[in-house]
Amino acid sequence: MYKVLGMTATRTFRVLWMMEELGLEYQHLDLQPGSDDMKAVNPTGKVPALVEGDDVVLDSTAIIQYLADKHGGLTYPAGTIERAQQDSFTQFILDEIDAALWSAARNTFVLPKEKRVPQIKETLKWEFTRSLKILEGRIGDNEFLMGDKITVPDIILTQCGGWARVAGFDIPDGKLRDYFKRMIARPAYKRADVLRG
Ligand SMILES: N[C@@H](CCC(=O)N[C@@H](CS)C(=O)NCC(=O)O)C(=O)O
Repeated sequence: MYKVLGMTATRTFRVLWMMEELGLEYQHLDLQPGSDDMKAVNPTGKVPALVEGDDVVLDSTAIIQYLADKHGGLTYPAGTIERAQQDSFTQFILDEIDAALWSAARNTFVLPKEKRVPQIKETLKWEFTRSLKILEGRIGDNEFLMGDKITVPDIILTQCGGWARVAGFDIPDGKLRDYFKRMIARPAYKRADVLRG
């Protein structure tokens, strides 16, 4: 059985949600980043990790794309133009949305206090808002990023939406906010959300 390692209030949630979307069996170990148990599988101590037999896969995007490919859900097949467009959304969200939120977190509580630059947060919020507008234009009236099929980047973007709310990044009223409401109403999201307690 798959083992998912990492606290739910982190990017680990993406993996738990993907497991639920695909209807897979898994065991969840709610490990803290930086804990000895986490360092035993990932020298950086970062979460999440997926353990499958003797193999370990690190990085939430690598894990959920692997699960999607392996189990044939929430992805277009490799080598298709749709997959290229899907991956383009994934990379945009990582570059523009995840990166802004992560930089804010680093400069709020992750980095040692003397290394933090708190003023950067205003710039990150400005960049975040600018990137959301671009995404909003790309989603248009579609149900999901790729049209009528939920795919990997929808999971990443929606987890980032919740993260943004907690981190005090504004999500203006509009199509994207409606999109987030639709996404978090999905039964699989709700089942994974129960694990957050
Ligand atoms: N790109 C990686 C980032 C992993 C990551 O930075 N995880 C955070 C929690 S969401 C963490 O473990 N932080 C602890 C640290 O940086 O020391 C992924 O998507 O899994």
